[in-house]
Amino acid sequence: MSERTYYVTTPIYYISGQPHIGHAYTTIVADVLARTARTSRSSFFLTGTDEHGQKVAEAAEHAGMSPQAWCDALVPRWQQLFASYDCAYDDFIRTTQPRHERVVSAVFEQLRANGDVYRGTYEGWYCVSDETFWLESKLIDGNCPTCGRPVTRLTEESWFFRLSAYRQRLLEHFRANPEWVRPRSAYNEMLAILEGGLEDLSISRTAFDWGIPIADGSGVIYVWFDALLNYISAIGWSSDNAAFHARWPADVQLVGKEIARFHTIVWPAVLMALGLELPRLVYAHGWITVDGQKIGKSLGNAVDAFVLAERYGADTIRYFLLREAPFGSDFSYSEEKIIARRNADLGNDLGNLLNRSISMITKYFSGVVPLSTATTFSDAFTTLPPRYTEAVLDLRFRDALEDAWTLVSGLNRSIDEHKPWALAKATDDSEAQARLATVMYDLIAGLRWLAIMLAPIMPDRAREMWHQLGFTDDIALQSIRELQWHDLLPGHHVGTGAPLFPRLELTS
Ligand code: ME8
Repeated sequence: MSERTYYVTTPIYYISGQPHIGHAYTTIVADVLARTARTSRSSFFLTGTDEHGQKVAEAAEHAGMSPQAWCDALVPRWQQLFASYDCAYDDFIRTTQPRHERVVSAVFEQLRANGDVYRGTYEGWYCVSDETFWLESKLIDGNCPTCGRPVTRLTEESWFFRLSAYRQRLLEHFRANPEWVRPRSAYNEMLAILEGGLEDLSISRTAFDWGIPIADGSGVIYVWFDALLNYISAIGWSSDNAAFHARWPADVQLVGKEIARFHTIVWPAVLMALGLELPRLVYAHGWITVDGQKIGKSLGNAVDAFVLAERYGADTIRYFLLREAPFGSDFSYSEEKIIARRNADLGNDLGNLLNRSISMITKYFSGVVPLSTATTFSDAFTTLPPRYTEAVLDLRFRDALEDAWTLVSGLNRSIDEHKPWALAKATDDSEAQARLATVMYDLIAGLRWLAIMLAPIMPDRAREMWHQLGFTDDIALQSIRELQWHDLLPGHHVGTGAPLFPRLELTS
């Protein structure tokens, strides 16, 4: 195992409303990365909730609750959602936890002491929904340029973070590391913002008090400055904490593209001010849309993500989300599309392959893997497992799955070409019997590979495949990169088959 821990994060979500499939999406992607990395090294996967700020305070007030009571009531919903999609995070940070508040206060004081934080007056506009300050010149028809909602005028005594002082270093980092922000469209957009110039950022608010208080009573810390620090507070930031340094910098920070600016301009500048390395990669992914509109808490078009998991199964949705579009792009969601993938790729291609293979080996060899002396099937696929892992860890999920499906199709084609049922009838033909043994061996060996390769993406169905194939050890511990066709031993007993992905029809 390599020494450094693979560290992957998601945004921490505002708990101003119910979670939806967009939140599950980013968390599932982080889960897939962490599960994949974990097969060869230690990994740490962080998610959580962003609980301070005006937006959450207003939601609580609307519900007639105190902000803290509101957050405490809602957090379990988020955790249930992630559990229903099988997301095995290592830590769930809440920004109202003392471990986080302590770090935010300490960072604020440190930056104030070294001059990166100074006192001034903020005059401008504010979007509560995005918790973002906007210059007049950036507004579109007087509204928030990101979400289009009306903005409010603010004049507040405030603390500022000297963001502009980091512009040159940020530009250098961008130019020297053109892959540190992906996809390329996000990189280009962020570079253009940097080239256009940076203003210092107001990082305190006085108009309300739902936030981390500043020690001298001059207000509360701006929710984004508070929230971004979760990525280091959760792993115990302090200059002499070895556990912190074993994890930081993060390998991948996943965010939706609408918050790329905070993560690739503000966040790295804060890290520079703290003398910390920048994350290796910030990936600003696209949006899941319905009828061309981003799914969102307040847009009213959110699909109930709990119902989706129940209706189709978590693994079908996980597969759909990664297979439907290249990661990074927007893509539209519909139940018809989910069902199409479920019935074609998962049911017909993979599920039937497993089912046919198990029933044939049961029928022709009493469920025992025969000795095969002549297999050449694997030659075309020897480099598939390492290539697949590399594509997953490089966040090219669709490519990885398409590649895996070449093996699925290859195995299906081998059944069609060799017609094992015909070979089985030729009991006197020793050549036919040898070929039958080889075909059966290849099917089980290939399915074994597929179960292991697909386990990070479809943990439950892959485990079921694994059991049907007769294996009892922990599938999650199998290294994908090191798979060998001949690891399947003749004499191995397969288990009992059952449909992996029963066919589904549209219900509503
Ligand atoms: O922005 N498609 O929280 P948030 C894909 N608290 N992903 C989506 C999505 C969609 N339609 N809708 C939401 C915040 N997401 C801040 C973050 S981090 C220090 C603070 C996902 O509740 C996507 O990852 O608005 C997006 O960036 C995130 O949820 C926004 O969640």
